[in-house]
Amino acid sequence: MINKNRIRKLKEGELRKGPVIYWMSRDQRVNDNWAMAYAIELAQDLEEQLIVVFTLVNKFLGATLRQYDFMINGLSKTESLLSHLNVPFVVLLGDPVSTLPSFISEHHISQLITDFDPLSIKRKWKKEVCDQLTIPVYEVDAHNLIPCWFASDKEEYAAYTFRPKIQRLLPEFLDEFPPLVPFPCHHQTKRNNWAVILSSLSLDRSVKPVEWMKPGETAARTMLTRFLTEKLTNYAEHKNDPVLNATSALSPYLHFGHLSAQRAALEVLKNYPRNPGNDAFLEELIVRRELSDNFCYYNAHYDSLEGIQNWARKTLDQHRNDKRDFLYSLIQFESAKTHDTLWNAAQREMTKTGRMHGYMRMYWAKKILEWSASPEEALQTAIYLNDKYELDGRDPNGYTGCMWAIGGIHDRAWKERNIFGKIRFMNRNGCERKYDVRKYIMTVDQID
Ligand code: FO1
Repeated sequence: MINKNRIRKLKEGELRKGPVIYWMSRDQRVNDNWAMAYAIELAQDLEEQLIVVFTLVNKFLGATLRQYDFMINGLSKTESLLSHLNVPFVVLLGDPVSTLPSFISEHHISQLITDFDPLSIKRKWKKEVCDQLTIPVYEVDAHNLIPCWFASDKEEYAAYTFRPKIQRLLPEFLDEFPPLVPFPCHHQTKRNNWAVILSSLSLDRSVKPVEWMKPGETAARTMLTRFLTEKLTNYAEHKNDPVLNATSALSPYLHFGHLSAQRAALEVLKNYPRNPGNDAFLEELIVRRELSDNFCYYNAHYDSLEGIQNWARKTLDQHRNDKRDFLYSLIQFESAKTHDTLWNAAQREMTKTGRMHGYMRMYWAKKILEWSASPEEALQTAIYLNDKYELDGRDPNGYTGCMWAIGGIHDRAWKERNIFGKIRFMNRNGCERKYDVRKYIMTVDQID
């Protein structure tokens, strides 16, 4: 049975006969997906058909061909897995606020289930869709182990205030997923032509798809298993060394929902004895990731400096007119044309591969603060570049990461200094102390 605390009703509605829809958006997978499991349970209890609907829009928060290519190829894998359950997969092109309500009335849909997403664009979509419906609408948090609204009822100050709440609730929510029962076979549903769908979108096609990572939930599980068997043990000591490539690289799978964080946590706890590596991985996977959903859900300004703490705003204001030794425009940052070869390497790693090592992301964003004309411009540059080139852009993790680096959220005040004020400072010496910077730069230069 599904823990009822994972589900909340967004809209009351009259009960009627008709198919059930799972409006898939954030969690684009069939297995290990609480929203999918609930939609199947509900439809089968009502002896109704289930239809999965994905509302596909152009230009989602500045996404380019790189992210759409990965996502759409992932969706085609999801469609195949759904066909084994005799569940049709419908893609609606255009603004969901107009496409979804008309689909619902045309097909006499009786219930709507959707997956949780803290981003404001998704909350706007849901509100405007619900305002046009008269059927019941349910939202299921299929992304977090502890449903976001359940883990905490307010914006958490930092990981240390959030961690105890997560740890206390884990025993209740860290349960196994139920097996999915196929539906009786209806008519053969027509498949979507994904290549045509992708080519029909008007996108920024200058950012090329990535080759090193295959989309979809099957590839995601393979990558998870490989990480757990080969890298988990040394994760704690190697995770901050970008040369060792010791991190999981799972974030695009988590972003598009090809992989369930709960699945990853279950696999670790089931197969690996506790050790510093596991604890460090679970801390990132559960506490840090769910803290970023908490931040984006409870802070309406999660992507602007209005969303930072007063101490941080005060200190950045006090240092607004400090002398900048270096000052770069968005174009100079984007083309990796700064004086710092390490920063340029991190930028090139991201533009070439669609990913940047976690430790380098912090350094990268903090230098943008140091070398931009204002903190506002710095945040805008960091978010713009992150969302344009990172495979996992447009994610609560990304917004939270940029706001941590530039606005000090979830961090404390540090020794005051030029430009940063009391925002935590990072510099190249810090990187030189931690790992072989020269080697990292050479590794990036060798990427074609
Ligand atoms: N979600 C949708 O429901 N429809 C889309 O067309 C869509 C496009 C898209 C493109 C890039 C990207 O990174 C995410 C995209 N998403 C889309 C949202 C994604 O599924 C996630 O829900 C959020 O980005 C993370 O919260």
